Amino acid sequence: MSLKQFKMLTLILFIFSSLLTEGSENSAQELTIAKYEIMNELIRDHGFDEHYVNNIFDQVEFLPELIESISRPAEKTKSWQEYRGIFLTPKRIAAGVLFANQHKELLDRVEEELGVPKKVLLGILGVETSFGKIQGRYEVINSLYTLAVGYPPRSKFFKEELINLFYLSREQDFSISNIKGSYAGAMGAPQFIASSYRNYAIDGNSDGKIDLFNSWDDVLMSIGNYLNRNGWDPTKDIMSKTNIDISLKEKLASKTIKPKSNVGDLVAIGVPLDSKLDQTQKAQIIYLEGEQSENISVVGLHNFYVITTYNRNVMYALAVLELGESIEGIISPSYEDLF
Ligand SMILES: [Ca+2]
Repeated sequence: MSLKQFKMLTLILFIFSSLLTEGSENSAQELTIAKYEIMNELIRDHGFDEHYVNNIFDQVEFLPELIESISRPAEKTKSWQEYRGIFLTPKRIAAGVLFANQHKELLDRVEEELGVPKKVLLGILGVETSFGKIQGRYEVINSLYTLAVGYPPRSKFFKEELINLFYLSREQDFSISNIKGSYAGAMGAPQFIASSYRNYAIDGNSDGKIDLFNSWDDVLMSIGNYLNRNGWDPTKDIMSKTNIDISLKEKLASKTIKPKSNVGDLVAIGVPLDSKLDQTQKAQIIYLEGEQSENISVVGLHNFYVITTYNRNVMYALAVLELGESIEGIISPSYEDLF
């Protein structure tokens, strides 16, 4: 189909759908229009070959169940204890210990070169895919297409990721229709979306390719690079714990991913925090859904919020840390644990 025909078809479909007074939000016409708009944009604005684009979109599938999945992510529907229970399992911790022992040198290298501690690398890899075991079963092209045309709240985001997937496939010489990932289009052991893959993934074993599906060097260096480039600072802290009364906690606690204060501010209003902490770094008392403990509060610090750039949720960052610390506690037990 030529560009002119695309435009004409889009126009006809638009007029046709406008005439329908009772179309549901995602009527077949609207989906078709959205599909042709994306194809048009790939060809017109990004210079992808028309036949290539046509062939891919001839086979693309709309998967309605993904709309359901994205509307109810675990972060939104689960309490902290339920969320934690998904990731802090003996099985996942054991898989992490095995992984850490097998990849000790590589983990040391990433920590040394990029400044991100091993426990954070292990925590992320464990929470994301249980150390590469659960990488997702959907064809990414279908996931991104479905969410771009069928999920209006984030259609712009997913359309951009779909366009990024086309670039990524060209750059890394992937067959676009064969790439698999999560329902939201996250790929490989570290679950990078297409734009992150293009912007933050790096070639850890210098073989000229960036393979987040098969190369642990590429995977771990890429996780380290992502956090490093998003502000990880080894001179700052990740989190602290504090004892404050319930009324102060209710006043200060938040699940926001943008901390409202710094350590100095919290100390000034009576929150007891370690005096060795850098007073100028960001700090926020974390509100956890359904949390029972009235006394101990988690305080997110600078690097805690860097972890939330990977997945924008405070429960995610906390699960990453708890899993990473559980694994590290077994591979390198502290003096107290030994005696
Ligand atoms: Ca590589």
